[in-house]
Formats: sequence, C-alpha cells, structure tokens
Amino acid sequence: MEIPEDHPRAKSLKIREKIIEGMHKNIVAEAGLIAHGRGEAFDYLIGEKTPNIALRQEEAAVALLLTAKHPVISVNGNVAVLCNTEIVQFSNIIQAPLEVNLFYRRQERGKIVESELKKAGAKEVLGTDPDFFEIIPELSHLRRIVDKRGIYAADVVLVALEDGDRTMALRKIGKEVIAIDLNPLSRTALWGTITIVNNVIRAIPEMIELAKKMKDESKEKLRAIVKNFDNYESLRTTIAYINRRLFELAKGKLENYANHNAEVEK
Ligand code: PTJ
Repeated sequence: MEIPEDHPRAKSLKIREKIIEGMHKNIVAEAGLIAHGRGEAFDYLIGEKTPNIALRQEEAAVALLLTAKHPVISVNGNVAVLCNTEIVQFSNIIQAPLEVNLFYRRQERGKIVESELKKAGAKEVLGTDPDFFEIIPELSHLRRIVDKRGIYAADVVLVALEDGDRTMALRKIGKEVIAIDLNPLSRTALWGTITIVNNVIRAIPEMIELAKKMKDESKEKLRAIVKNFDNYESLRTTIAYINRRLFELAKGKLENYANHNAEVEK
C-alpha cells in the first residue's frame, strides 16, 4: 500500500508495510505481525524514542559482546525485515556470526531468511545447514534445534523479539543472553543477562555507533561496564521512566502531545 508522505504516522506505517510484505514473502511468521503490534504499543509508552536508560543498556550489551569468547547474533523473521543491513553491519563490527533461529520453524523459512541476510551483505549465515544441527535439550519440538558452530557453542547470544521460553532455556544451559525487547515485563526481558528495552530499529544502529567507539577500549574497562550492570535495577529504571512519563502526561501535557511536542525528561 502507498503511504502518503504527509501522514503524521508515515514512518510507522511504512515499517508496518515492510512487516506485512515480509509475511507475504514468508520471511515473517504470521505471529510476527502480532508481535510487531505489541511492540508498537510498548514503543508508544517510551515515546518512540530511545530513553537514556536504553543507551546504558546498549553500552553494557556492546561491552559484553566485545569481551565474549564466542558471541552469536540470533536472527528471526521480524529482525530480518526490520533491520537486515544494520544487523549484518553490526555482526561484522563485533565479529559475531549471524544464526537464523526461528520460533515458527519451517525449513523453507530458514532458507528465505538466510537469503534475505545474504542480500543485505552477510557472507556466512548459520542455522540452516542440517549437517550442523544440534539440540538444546531444555526445549521441546523444533525450537530446540540450533547450529553447533553458532548458538550451541556460544557464550553470549543476542536475541531480539524472542520467546521467553527459549531465553530461559539459553540461560539454563549457561549462555549469557542480550535481549532487545520493548516489553520490560516480558519473560525474555526478565530472564536476559542484559535487556535493552528499545525498538530494535533504533537499538541496532545505536549499538553500531557504540561498538565503533568501544572496540578499542581495554578489556578491563569493558568487563567493568558489564560487572556494574544489574539487569533488574536497569529494568526498574525503565519502568520508572515509563511511569514518570505517563504521570506527566496524566497531569495535563496531552495538548502538547497531540501536537507531537510532548517532552518528558528522559
Ligand atoms: O520469526 P520467528 O518464527 O522466530 O517468530 C518471531 C516472533 C516475533 C513471532 C516470536 O519470537 C514471538 O512470538 O515473539 P513474542 O513472544 O510475541 O515476543 C515478541 C516481543 O518483542 C514482545 O515482547 C514485543 O513487545 C517485542 N517487540 C515487538 N516489536 C519489537 C519488539 N521489541 C523490540 N523491537 C521491536 N521492533
């Protein structure tokens, strides 16, 4: 559908169209549309902007990735549509392979997501070659299949829009999980080692810039950033930010908000 440029929510509508097109191409699962809608609602709550606390979460995540022995970036259908070029660029900067890992797993979808990432510049994509399939015993059915060169061997896994059950399973088998999830109360958010409560569309480009700045920092400094990060404390700060923002709006800033001028201190 053609989105009129002067529509006040043109940007958001264009992203929706990308997700819908992605579903028709079998990249995005049907449930990916529902997940996207849920994300949009949470994005409203943070003002569709990156809060300062999310920048701190992103900094800690980049520090963990840069100090990991074997970091891996897990890619699902939504991520492959929302930020494929950026995720490939990020994977190159932090030297973490991309692995297709689908919740609604179907052989043909895996290959389609792989080709989408390759079109975006990825040289190698893990997770689609049955010769390297390995099982995570903590999970049932097809969701338990991962790549033995990737997630199976990883010490740190970055996931976005992930299912809570799988995040828990990854933690239970000893992986550190970096989660990008707009819902600060999801099980993924609560089970993550470091949770970034931000839209993946903003988070990944911001993490690319952070990684460029941080990659020459000493390992000690990066480890200290990770050590000083407390995920529950950080989620509490995000929830307090949402709370403060809604409280300010409830006090009477709705007129400004309707004019897209609402500003609540971040
Ligand atoms: O491609 P597949 O088969 O792996 O399936 C992917 C989906 C997303 C369908 C699957 O993982 C799923 O069902 O996820 P959930 O359980 O709906 O969780 C998605 C979470 O991501 C929710 O907490 C949303 O609020 C959040 N979310 C949605 N859009 C974004 C987001 N978080 C960050 N950025 C977004 N753009």
